[in-house]
Amino acid sequence: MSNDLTRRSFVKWGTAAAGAATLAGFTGCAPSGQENAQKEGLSDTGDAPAEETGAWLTGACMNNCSCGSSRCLLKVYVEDGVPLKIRTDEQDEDSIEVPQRRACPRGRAQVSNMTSPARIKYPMKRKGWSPDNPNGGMRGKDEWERISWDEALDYIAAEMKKAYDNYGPRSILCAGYDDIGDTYFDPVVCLLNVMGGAVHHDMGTVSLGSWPLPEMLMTGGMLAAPDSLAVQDSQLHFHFGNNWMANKGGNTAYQLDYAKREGGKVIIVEPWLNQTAQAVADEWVPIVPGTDTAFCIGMAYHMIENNLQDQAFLDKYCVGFDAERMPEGADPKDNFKDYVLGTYDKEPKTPEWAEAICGVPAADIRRLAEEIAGTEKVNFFAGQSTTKIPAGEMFAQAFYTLAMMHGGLGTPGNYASWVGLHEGMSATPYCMAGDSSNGAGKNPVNPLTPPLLMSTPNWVEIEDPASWEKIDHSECWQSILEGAYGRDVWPGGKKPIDIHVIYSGAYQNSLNSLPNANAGIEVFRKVDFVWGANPFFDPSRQYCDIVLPVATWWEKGNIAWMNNSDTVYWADRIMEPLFESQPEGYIAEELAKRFDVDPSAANTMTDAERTYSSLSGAMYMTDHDTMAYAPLLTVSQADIDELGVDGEPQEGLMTVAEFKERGFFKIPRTKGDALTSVPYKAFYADPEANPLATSTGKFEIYCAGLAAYINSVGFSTISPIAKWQIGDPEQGAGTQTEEFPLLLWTPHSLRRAHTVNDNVVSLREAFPQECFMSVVDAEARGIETGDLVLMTSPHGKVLRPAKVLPTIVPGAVALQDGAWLRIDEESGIDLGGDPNILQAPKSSGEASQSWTGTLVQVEKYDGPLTLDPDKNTPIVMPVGIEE
Ligand SMILES: Nc1nc2c(c(=O)[nH]1)N[C@H]1C(S)=C(S)[C@@H](COP(=O)(O)OP(=O)(O)OC[C@H]3O[C@@H](n4cnc5c(=O)[nH]c(N)nc54)[C@H](O)[C@@H]3O)O[C@H]1N2
Ligand SMILES: Nc1nc2c(c(=O)[nH]1)N[C@H]1C(S)=C(S)[C@@H](COP(=O)(O)OP(=O)(O)OC[C@H]3O[C@@H](n4cnc5c(=O)[nH]c(N)nc54)[C@H](O)[C@@H]3O)O[C@H]1N2
Ligand code: SF4
Ligand SMILES: [Mo]
Repeated sequence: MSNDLTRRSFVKWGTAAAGAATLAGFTGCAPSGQENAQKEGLSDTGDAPAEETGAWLTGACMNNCSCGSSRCLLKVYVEDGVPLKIRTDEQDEDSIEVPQRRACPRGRAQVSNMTSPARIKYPMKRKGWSPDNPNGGMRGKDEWERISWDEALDYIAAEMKKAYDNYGPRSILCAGYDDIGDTYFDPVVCLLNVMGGAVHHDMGTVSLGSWPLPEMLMTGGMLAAPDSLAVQDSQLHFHFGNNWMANKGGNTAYQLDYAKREGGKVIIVEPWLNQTAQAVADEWVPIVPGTDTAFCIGMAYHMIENNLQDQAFLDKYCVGFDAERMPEGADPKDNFKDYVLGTYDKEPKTPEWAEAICGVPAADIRRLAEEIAGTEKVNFFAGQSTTKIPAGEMFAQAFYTLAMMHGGLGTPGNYASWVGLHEGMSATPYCMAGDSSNGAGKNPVNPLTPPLLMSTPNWVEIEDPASWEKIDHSECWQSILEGAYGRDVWPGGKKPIDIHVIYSGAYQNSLNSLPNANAGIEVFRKVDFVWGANPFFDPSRQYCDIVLPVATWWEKGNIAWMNNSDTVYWADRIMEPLFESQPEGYIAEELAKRFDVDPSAANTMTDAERTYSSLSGAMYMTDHDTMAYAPLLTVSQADIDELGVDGEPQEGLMTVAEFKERGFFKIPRTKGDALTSVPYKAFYADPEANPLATSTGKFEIYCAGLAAYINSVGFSTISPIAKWQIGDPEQGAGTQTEEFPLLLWTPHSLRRAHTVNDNVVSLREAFPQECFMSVVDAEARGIETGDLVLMTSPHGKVLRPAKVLPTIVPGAVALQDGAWLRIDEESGIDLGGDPNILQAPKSSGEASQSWTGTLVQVEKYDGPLTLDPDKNTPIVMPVGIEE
């Protein structure tokens, strides 16, 4: 692939937009002087007020800043159809009760993103591809030619028909999201379902970690988190793997900072002194990634030894802590306390035992255990990534067990959650937009009910593994190469798979986002036909035969959607689709015609119906305990007539016009109001009358159901109680080798929402993609900051500059998620810095990719390749296409 072609001649958009966005892009999340200047009418360059002849519209930031929900207000200034400037929420006082929804640097760089030279401008075909000779080996290297929409759609329809006729739906891989609701709807997926379906690589999760099942089965909860106003009741915030400052849009870090100012102490257990620990923590506890389980068990030992646990709470509300309170049918010897003390295995899990695994000094383990036990109200939190480890459930088990030993769950100030605050992902949102999803129907290849969360828990399906047709995310590339997928434990063992066509669309950049990306490239090069649809010429599109330009949310718009569980947004259409791009609905309808399918069966709603549905179905919560909701918007007959849809007028809190004018609705809150959520409150008040939704009705420190489920899936074996174990013989702490002595982990980056925004120069400049390593490991290798280092794993090689830090735990290195891969064809080395070139494809437990713990080596690079700074590295453009 060549990188010589750059943004040289990118139309006037580039020049008009880039300057404004770059300058507006770095104001951070808190109000600043610059923002105030904007309020006073100064332009965002700080110059004298410019005459504004355009309009400020509400723009969508649809980035995935936490599992499908994005959350910040963008106001976009549009003149002559061109977006020029961005502001964020400046309405209302910025109070802790109703904080402003202020966009981050990524959101504020959206003008540069939406108008980026990385946009696919026209339908394109790879020059070396023809229906008779796909020439697949040239994918990712070939030149491109511009073709018409009709030509492109004809080719795609013919190739898809060929695959459906000759090999059936199981020969088509939909490398994109399934029908998962209104944030991401792709009518093309709906069309595939009408045609007989396709295989999706969506068994399990790359995202949630191993949290959902332990939460459900040990506590009966689902995404149970305190709300942002209740969290201030805690005296101690004991957090594992928290980087809210960088990876939770919205106000989570602000709220934690407020809770601290209200007297709470913040302790963050982390492999590095990340942005959040720097900003809010009273103490940073450095830990070897993937070993928090041992750390918790070491603290439990000290608590038990000194009788510091809340025994009354354990006796009344929990099963499985000690031999006296085991659930029916369980061997009393298998209780947690005896495991910790080493009563039967003769290995006491002392703080010294834990130190040897997790690297936290035993004295600190004792001190922290005492601090937890000595504090009445503790808010335990652990980030998703803490369970993205081999046998990931073990940490969730240890985490909940620690919180149960502390006691008080169900009372204000005592919480244990992996979601952090109710304002993020929530099973009980405070408000929501109406459903505007496509009604995509079921994928006939995998007709099982879609689980509540996007991809996990698969336990709905675990009851009938024989019916699984989903390929595990982590192993999907390998499975396709090997022609078999699944687990040996499945009835009948692994299942054959023979993929001929890949649809690389539906809001995924899977070539870049899934582990073992080199195998992904091999898969893309192996099949008969690959077609992509995306707004951007990102890696998953670079390896296609035909690509279609998709209109972004700024070009679709006219929709209300829920972000934070506490805000409903309106998205205006900001601009006309750039160049020849079209919404996905157009692609689905045009292909449907070519398949002799009724286009409305694929694209089930008109744009107007979608708008109406999103508005009329918008709701807000009136009482958390009873889960009562009321309609949000007053929709008049005139609104309905204007849209030209069928509908009934309704009464709500505000009119559609008011909602559009403001751009959003924020749930009004006051401390202690009817929306306050204290998880497990009713159970605490009366455990007999309000049992938990667990098999025993109590908190299950010993959870037989959890172990049974996990062990039936076939990825890892866990125990019904929290135990430290080496979860995989080739990954994670305890498995390092001489060849690969370092543990890789891949925290999410301020520069990107996964792979989105990696094309934005200002963000590349602000947040270079570096190999973060400790002074200890760097010195041992003669590496200094700025040196080029070669990162090697059994799966690939990545070249990056090193960033040597005293604030990172020795023995582990970090490379942040989402950088666009850019392979040097001669050496096979990735110059872009995609950690998935290195990542081991390893599912654990409930089928959750273990992003933390791939074994790597890092060496000073002395080969012929060079790297420009990220900001000067041109993005990959389609060679052969006129700019
Ligand atoms: N800016 C930005 N924000 C995002 C995203 C993004 O791409 N960019 N992605 C969004 C999405 S879809 C998701 S799923 C969430 C993910 O949310 P998380 O899983 O919470 O995100 P990470 O950044 O991987 O990890 C959070 C912190 O946990 C630490 N950590 C990793 N492994 C361990 C461990 O074993 N032990 C301990 N104690 N700490 C550990 C990391 O160093 C990091 O500081 O983020 C969301 N937010
Ligand atoms: N190494 C490593 N890998 C990881 C992770 C990690 O921590 N480490 N995290 C994992 C996690 S938590 C997640 S959730 C996944 C995310 O993996 P992906 O979902 O693949 O990542 P995104 O970059 O969010 O991809 C969104 C895609 O949608 C496209 N898009 C944007 N707007 C539109 C539109 O209007 N229409 C269409 N059709 N497409 C559009 C974007 O251009 C982009 O290609 O990555 C996982 N990968
Ligand atoms: S990138 Fe994420 S956090 Fe930033 S403004 Fe957009 S949605 Fe908000
Ligand atoms: Mo995610």
